[in-house]
Amino acid sequence: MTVFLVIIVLALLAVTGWQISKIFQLSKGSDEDTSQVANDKDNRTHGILMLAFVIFLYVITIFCFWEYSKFYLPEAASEHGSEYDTLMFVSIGLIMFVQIITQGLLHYFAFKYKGKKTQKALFYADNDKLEFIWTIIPVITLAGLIIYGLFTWSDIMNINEDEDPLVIEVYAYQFDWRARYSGEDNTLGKANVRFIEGVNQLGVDESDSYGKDDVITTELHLPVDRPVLFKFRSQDVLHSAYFPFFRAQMNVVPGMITQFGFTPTITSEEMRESEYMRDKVKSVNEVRNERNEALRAQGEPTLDEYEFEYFLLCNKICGQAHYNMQMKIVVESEEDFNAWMAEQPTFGSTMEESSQDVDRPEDTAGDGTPESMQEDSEGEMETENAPEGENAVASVE
Ligand SMILES: [Cu+2]
Repeated sequence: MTVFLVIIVLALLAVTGWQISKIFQLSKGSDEDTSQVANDKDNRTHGILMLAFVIFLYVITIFCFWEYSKFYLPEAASEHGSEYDTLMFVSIGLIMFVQIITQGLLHYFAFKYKGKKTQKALFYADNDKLEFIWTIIPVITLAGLIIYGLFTWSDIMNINEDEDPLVIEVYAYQFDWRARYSGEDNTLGKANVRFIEGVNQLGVDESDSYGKDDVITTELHLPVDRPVLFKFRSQDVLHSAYFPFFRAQMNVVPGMITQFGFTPTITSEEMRESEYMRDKVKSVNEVRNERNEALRAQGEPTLDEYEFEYFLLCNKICGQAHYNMQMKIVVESEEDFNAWMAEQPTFGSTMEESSQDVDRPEDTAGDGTPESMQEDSEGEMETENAPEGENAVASVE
């Protein structure tokens, strides 16, 4: 309401200012030109302003590139990433080139051919040759760009199943992620939101033998240089799995399975060691240190030292705690990956344990939730928030 009132007051002030300026104009001597038609002086002012505006645009563009290019992502950490980046840079480069020339010419001509009393505009009906040139050049350029884009797209999106990719399900719910590895058989067990009950948080079908060896985790570990095929599933609303460092993004849609495959090429350790990341981490920690001084002065707990980890983000505004929806990704050597995997409990063993827990009333945990399910990111969203059973189905609506 206050904002609305402020807007009205500002609008009224603007009208008042305009009216006052008109009164001043009327009260001026009769030697002044009070005509509403632009004269040579007006045209000259507008011509110069047109030129000044395009110079301002170019200066601010150069400034933004100079100042904000540090926010570019580092070199892509996946095999297809460089193809993707090249496509983007070629498209942007071309657009920038055309934009700078046409915008510059537009404003320059507005300045050069500004109105003059003594000059008369030339009547020039048409020129077939010129029209042909300015039609055919954009047609060829755009067709080339689209074909190039289509080839890149199909290169990135077509997953070669012969390469034996590691199959992982990425499961999204308000507001967190889970990863489900397909286990020894590299085949995911069937799952449905209707099977969600107790520790079976992802609704894996217990009667499907493929699901027994599936491994559900809160972190996404990936072996370097091995193709990975992700299958995305959502429990509730539309989410989007965004892997910025791997140049990948896929919508996660309730009621259907979407997929995307890529091959990670740079381990977390290698990325941390890169010059780009060292600079980045250093500057983040400088900001944190400054902040810590202020926090210490207020007697509040300080921030931890920042260390780089890959992450998966949600890129669809899916609800209140959407901002908090991220999962750590670790890219590591095959041996490290296998060692980590060996420590994770399978879905079958988790279910067995939970049924034993129910039989034993002395179990203090009570909820029978395995540890891997309890450690939730940032501790903000506890597992209780995940809808269960029939409620989950209802929450989709
Ligand atoms: Cu989300």
